[in-house]
Amino acid sequence: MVPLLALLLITILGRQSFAASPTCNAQRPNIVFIFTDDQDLHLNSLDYMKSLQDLIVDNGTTFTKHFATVSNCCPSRASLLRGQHGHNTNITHVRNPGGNYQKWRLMGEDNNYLPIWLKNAGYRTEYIGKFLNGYSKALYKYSPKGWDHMDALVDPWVYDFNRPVFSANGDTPILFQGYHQTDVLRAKTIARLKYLTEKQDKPFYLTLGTVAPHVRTGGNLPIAQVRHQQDFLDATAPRTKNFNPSQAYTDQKPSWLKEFKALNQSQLDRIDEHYLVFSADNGYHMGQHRAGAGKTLPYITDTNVPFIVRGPDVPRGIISTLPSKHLDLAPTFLEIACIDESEYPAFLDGRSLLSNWHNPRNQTDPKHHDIINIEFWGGGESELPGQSGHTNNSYKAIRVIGTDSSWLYTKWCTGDTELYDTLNDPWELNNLAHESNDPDQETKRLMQRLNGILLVTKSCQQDNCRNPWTVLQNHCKAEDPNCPDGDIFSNLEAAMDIKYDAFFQSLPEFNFKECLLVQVADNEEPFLPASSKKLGGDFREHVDRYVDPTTNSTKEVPYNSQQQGTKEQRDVQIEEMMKKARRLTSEELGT
Ligand SMILES: *[C@@H]1O[C@H](CO)[C@@H](O)[C@H](O)[C@H]1NC(C)=O
Ligand SMILES: *[C@@H]1O[C@H](CO)[C@@H](O)[C@H](O)[C@H]1NC(C)=O
Ligand SMILES: *[C@@H]1O[C@H](CO)[C@@H](O)[C@H](O)[C@H]1NC(C)=O
Ligand SMILES: *[C@@H]1O[C@H](CO)[C@@H](O)[C@H](O)[C@H]1NC(C)=O
Ligand SMILES: *[C@@H]1O[C@H](CO)[C@@H](O)[C@H](O)[C@H]1NC(C)=O
Ligand SMILES: CC(=O)N[C@H]1CO[C@H](CO)[C@@H](O)[C@@H]1O
Repeated sequence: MVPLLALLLITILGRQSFAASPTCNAQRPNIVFIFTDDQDLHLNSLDYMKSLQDLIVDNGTTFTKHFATVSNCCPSRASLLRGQHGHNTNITHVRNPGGNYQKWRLMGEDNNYLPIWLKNAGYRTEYIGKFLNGYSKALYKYSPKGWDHMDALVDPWVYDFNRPVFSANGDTPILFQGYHQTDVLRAKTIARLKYLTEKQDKPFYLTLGTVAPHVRTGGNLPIAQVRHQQDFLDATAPRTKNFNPSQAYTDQKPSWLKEFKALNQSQLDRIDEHYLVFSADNGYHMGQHRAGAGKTLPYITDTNVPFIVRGPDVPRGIISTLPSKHLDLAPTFLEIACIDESEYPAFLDGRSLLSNWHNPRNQTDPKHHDIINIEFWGGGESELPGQSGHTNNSYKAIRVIGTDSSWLYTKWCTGDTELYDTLNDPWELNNLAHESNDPDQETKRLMQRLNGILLVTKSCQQDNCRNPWTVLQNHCKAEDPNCPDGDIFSNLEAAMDIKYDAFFQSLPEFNFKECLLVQVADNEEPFLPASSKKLGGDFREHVDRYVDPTTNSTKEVPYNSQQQGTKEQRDVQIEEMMKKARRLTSEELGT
C-alpha cells in the first residue's frame, strides 16, 4: 500500500523537428518514461526481465547509483514531478495528513510542474497508469492538470490486478472486464504510441506507470498474469548478507527496527512465495535487517532504485556509477526539451543529468563526493503479515557517495544515530555510531562533518541543495573572520582536516524534537541557512488539516471471475478490450 517509485527507464525514441531555443539543437527527442512500483535493484529482479534486458539494458546505460530521496510512493512521485525535495513539496506520505493527491491539489503544486513546463515548450504530454495515491472515485473528475491525455488508474481499485478501473481525462471510470491490469496498460500504451508517432507532429513526453510488482491492498501478494504464474517456480528471495541477520546486528539498529525478532520459517516461506509470485517484476526489501517486506527505510534496498536510459548519444551496454536522484529528472527533461535555463522554475532543487547520460564513463575527480539527502516522516510499514509497522519512522539521512569513501549517516526522531561505511560494509550491518562499537575519535570527527552537511541538506532549497559545502563555507566565514578561503569545504576529505575541528564542533547537532506524522518546521530546528525554514512554502499554498473526500458505494465492482492474463491475451489490442469494457454505475461509484 505504500509504494516506492522504482524501476525507471527513459527511452528517447526518434527525433522530430520543432521550434527550439537558439542555444539548443532544433531536433527535440521524444521522451518515454516507464516506471514500475516497488521494484528492487539489489534483489536481482531485473535479471528475470528478458525484454527489458534486450531492448533497454543492452541498448542503453544503466546507472547503479540512482536514488529515490523519500522511500515511499507519493512523496517520491511528487518530488520527481516538481524537481524538489520532499521537505519542499511537503508531500511526505501516501495518505492524510502527510499527503496524497488531495493535498497536492490543495497546495496548488499541480499548477506548476513538469507536464505544464513541457507543454508550454511545445511538447505533447501524456500519462498512463498509476498517478499519485488517492486519485480516487471521489476525485476522478479532477483529472491531473497539464496532460494532453491522462488515463489514470482509480482508487480503491489501483492494487486490484484483476479489476482494472481507469478514468481517461476525468471521464466516468471504465472497468476493463476480462483482462489483467498489466495487459490493459500495455494495450493502452501501444495505442497511444501509435497515435503519437503517426497521427501528430509535436515532440512528446509519455509516462507509463505500472502497479506491478506492488502488493495488493492489505499486504496480499500481487497476482501475476496467468501466463506467467508458472515461470520461475524455483526462484527464492536472495539471502543477502543482511538477510535475517543475527541478534548482534539487530541490536545496533535504531527505533522500531531493533525490536524485530528473527524471521521464523513460515515468514521465510512467505517471503520466498512473495518473491516467486513477483518473478518477472520484483519488490524492495525482503528479510533484510529482519524487516519482512516493504520500503520506507533509509537502507540501500529501499532507496537505490533501478535506472536505465536508452536514447540518442547515450552509450549502449554501459554501467555507470555516477550518482543521481529522482528530483534531477525534471531539470534533465527541461534540458532535453531545449527550454532555456532562464525559464526554469525558480524552485528546482535538482540538476540536469544530461551530460552524465552522454558521458556516463566520465568519473569526476575521485576525491569528489556526491551527497544524497534521504528523508522520511511518519509511519514505516511492513507488508509481511504478522509484522506490524510503526509510527516512529521519521529520519533524516545523507549518503556520501565517493570512489574512495562512502557513508550512510542517519538521525532518527527517536534520537538514534546510524553510521555505515558503505564502501566496506555495503549491506549496512555494522552501525559505527552505536555504543557497542565504541566510536573512536576519528569516527566522532567524521560524524561532526556529516552532521554539518546534514544540517544543510535536510532542509536545503535550490542552489543550496546542489552546493551544500558552499553553505558551510559561508557560515564559517560569517562566524569567524579567520575562516580560510578556498575550496576547503568542497569535499569531505578536505573538511576532515583538523584545522576545522573547532568549526564543526561548534555546529549544533541535528535532532528532531519528537516523532511526528508530518513535517513541522519547529520540530526540525536548526535551519542552515535560517531562510531554509520556509521549506518551499513560497512556492505552494499552506495546507494543514484537510479532508479526503469520500463516496459511499452501494454496489461492489465485480472482480474478474477468473484470473486473467492468458497467453491468448498477450497481444490483444485496446479496441478489442473496449468491447467488454463498461462505465461504472453511480451505485458503484457512490455518486
Ligand atoms: C568530465 O567531467 C569533468 C568534471 O565534471 C568535466 O569538467 C569534463 O568536461 C567532463 N568531460 C566530458 C567529456 O564531459
Ligand atoms: C512466525 O511468526 C509469526 C509472527 O509472529 C507467527 O504468526 C507465526 O505463527 C510464526 N510461525 C512459526 C512456525 O513459528
Ligand atoms: C516513539 O519514540 C518516542 C521517543 O523515543 C517514545 O517516547 C515513544 O514511546 C515511541 N512510540 C512508540 C509507539 O513506540
Ligand atoms: C506540512 O503539512 C502538514 C500537514 O498537512 C502541516 O501540518 C505542516 O505545517 C506542513 N509543513 C510545512 C513546513 O509546510
Ligand atoms: C459515507 O458514510 C459515512 C458513514 O456512514 C458518513 O460519515 C459519510 O458522511 C458518508 N459520505 C458521503 C459522501 O455520503
Ligand atoms: C530495440 C533495439 O534497438 N534493439 C537493438 C539493441 O542492440 C542490438 C545490438 O546492437 C541490436 O541488434 C538491436 O536491434
